[in-house]
Formats: sequence, structure tokens, C-alpha cells
Amino acid sequence: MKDKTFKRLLKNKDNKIHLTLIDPDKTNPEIAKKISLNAYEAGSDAILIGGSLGVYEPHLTELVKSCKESGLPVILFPGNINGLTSSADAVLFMLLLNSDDPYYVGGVQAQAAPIILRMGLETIPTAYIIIGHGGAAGYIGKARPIPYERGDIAAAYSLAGAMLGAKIIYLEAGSGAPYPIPPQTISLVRRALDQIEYDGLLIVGGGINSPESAKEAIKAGADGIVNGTIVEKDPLSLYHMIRAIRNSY
Ligand code: 1GP
Repeated sequence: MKDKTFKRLLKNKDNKIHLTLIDPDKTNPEIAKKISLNAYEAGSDAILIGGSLGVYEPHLTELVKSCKESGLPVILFPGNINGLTSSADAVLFMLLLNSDDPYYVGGVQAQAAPIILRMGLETIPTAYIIIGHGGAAGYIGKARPIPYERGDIAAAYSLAGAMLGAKIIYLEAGSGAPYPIPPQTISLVRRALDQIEYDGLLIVGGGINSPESAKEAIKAGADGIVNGTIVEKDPLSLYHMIRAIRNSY
């Protein structure tokens, strides 16, 4: 299957990756376009679009089209099969590895796969691991969130994801989480992935609301971060976030 969008991200790995998350439940096409243009200007690498609540196809398609006007790749970040549209460039094809519900670890993927095939979407195999607060993704996905400070457990799940062939390991504290994933936890995951010479991307998100916490995540070994909530509140904050992860201040 095609892997153009993933390759484009991978190319920027050394420069560190920034993903801008748009939640369809909180956004209209006009705002989505503004956020995406701003994300492009600020140097973000792609738009992620998706969420756990309030996602329905016609609205999602409109939003994706608006985001694409920025020229950035638009990657679906679906909470369920309602998070799919053929107008995107790719989809994070996720296994919620620490869900207690088999629906999220095989069931929904089987529901989605034939639809994705028909849509011709690029799939990016992603191990999605919920840590700490977990937010709506953790609650809806019936995750058993890994305690924030248990980097050893997060590392075990990350290794499992990598060994299953995930191109992205996504450590998620949940959108709007009160605290991001601690750097110590990220470092333990990084160390474990380095041991198997993992050549995919370690992405961290949830509660990263300051340039300092963005930088800490990268210093601890993340290849990239995701910002959602802060972008909705203050679109210009993206400039500071991206500068922080690329070490230019
Ligand atoms: C959520 O990791 C993302 O899936 C982003 O979280 O909204 O807290 O930035 P925030």
C-alpha cells in the first residue's frame, strides 16, 4: 500500500516532528482552515484530524478539505469507523494496545479495513498506548491507562507495538490531560525502542501546553509531539512550541 505521507514525516525525523490536532467536535471548516494555514506557517508537519465524540462523515470531509488548503498532509486520527473519509491523505491505523475491550484491539480494525481499502487511503500502522489521565480516548476506548510514572510498563507496551510492526508508537495522555507524560517515562520507552533499533516514530501527546514541556518530551527521546488543546485556545502558541522542539531558542 502507498506510504507517501508516512515517508514525508519520516524524512523530518531528525528535525523533530510536530503534528497539529484538530478535533471535529470543536471546529468548523473556517476555523480548521485558519488553524491549518497557521500550522503550515509555523512549520508543523501535518494535520491530525479526529476525536472521540461528535465525529460524522460529511462534517469530517468538509474539515479535511479546508485543512488541505494549507498544503499540509491531513492524517485521520479516528476514534471509531465514523472517523474515516476518502478525502484525507492517510489514516493512523491504530491498535489501542492497552484497551480492555477486544473491539479496540482487532474488532474495529476489521470493521474499518475493507472501508479503508475502498477509500484507497494510506494506512500508517500505529500502536496507541494510553498513559495517565487518558482523557476521552482512554474512557471511550476502555483503556486501562498505564500510571504516569510507570515507564517500565509503557516500555513493555511500546516494544510490543514495535514488534507487531507499528510505524508509529503514540504515547497518549489524553487530549486536555492536566499533565503531559513525564520525561522519565518517555526516556524508558526510548531506551527500550533503541535496543531493538526501532526505525519508526515515537510520538507523544496529551497535555503538552508549554514550550518547556514540548522540549522536555523531545529531550527525553520523543521523535515528535502532538498539540491540540493549546492550538484551539491560542493558535499562535504553535510558533513557540515548534521553535522549542527544534531547539532554535
Ligand atoms: C490528543 O495527544 C493529543 O490525542 C493532543 O492532546 O489536546 O492535550 O494537546 P492535547
